[in-house]
Amino acid sequence: MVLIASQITSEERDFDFPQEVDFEQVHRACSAKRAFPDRQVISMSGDGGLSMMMGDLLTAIQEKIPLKILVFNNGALGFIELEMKVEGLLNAYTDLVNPDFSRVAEAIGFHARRVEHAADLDAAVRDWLAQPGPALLDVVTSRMELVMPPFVGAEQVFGTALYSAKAMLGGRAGDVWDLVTENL
Ligand SMILES: Cc1ncc(C[n+]2csc(CCOP(=O)(O)OP(=O)(O)O)c2C)c(N)n1
Ligand SMILES: [Mg+2]
Repeated sequence: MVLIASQITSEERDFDFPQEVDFEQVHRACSAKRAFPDRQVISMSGDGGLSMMMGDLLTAIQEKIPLKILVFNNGALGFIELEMKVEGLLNAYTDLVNPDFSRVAEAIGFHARRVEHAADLDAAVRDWLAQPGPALLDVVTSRMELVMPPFVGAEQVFGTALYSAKAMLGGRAGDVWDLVTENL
């Protein structure tokens, strides 16, 4: 995110457009680009969100909207997983079986690229933002990286400890280890 922001000039930068988790990122961005054709418009989606609204990719091509789309591809409905964990529940039914989004996007008509290694990210972001037409960047991210809510209460801490205990007892110690090592 910081890397992307650093690629956009301060005159172009404006984060006042609605940022939602309700999966409207691509079609709102299509509208924004139509309203401000001279500005760089970037849509950032999770893999779950993009999958739900994938038809919007067709719209961007059909309407010739030179949008830049970023996918945070963690292979999961990550926020839902987090909500389960803070309630002390073992996460379930949050795995996503994703296609290679860059290949899907390419088939639709986007310039697209997939990034699987952090070392490749910088060049890929520059290339993605420099494209004159619609471009999609599929960035594979760590599933265990926590999204920190603005406020963390004692209940959430207790819930996460309960989740961790259940995961350890249920043979999912690896998940707990990954959670700790990815975030500390
Ligand atoms: C239309 C709609 N359906 C369901 C939800 C509930 N919801 C909030 S976040 C989320 C998971 C999002 O997954 P993803 O887009 O992969 O993002 P991640 O949390 O993994 O970064 C869901 C299903 C919602 N906010 N809006
Ligand atoms: Mg996700």
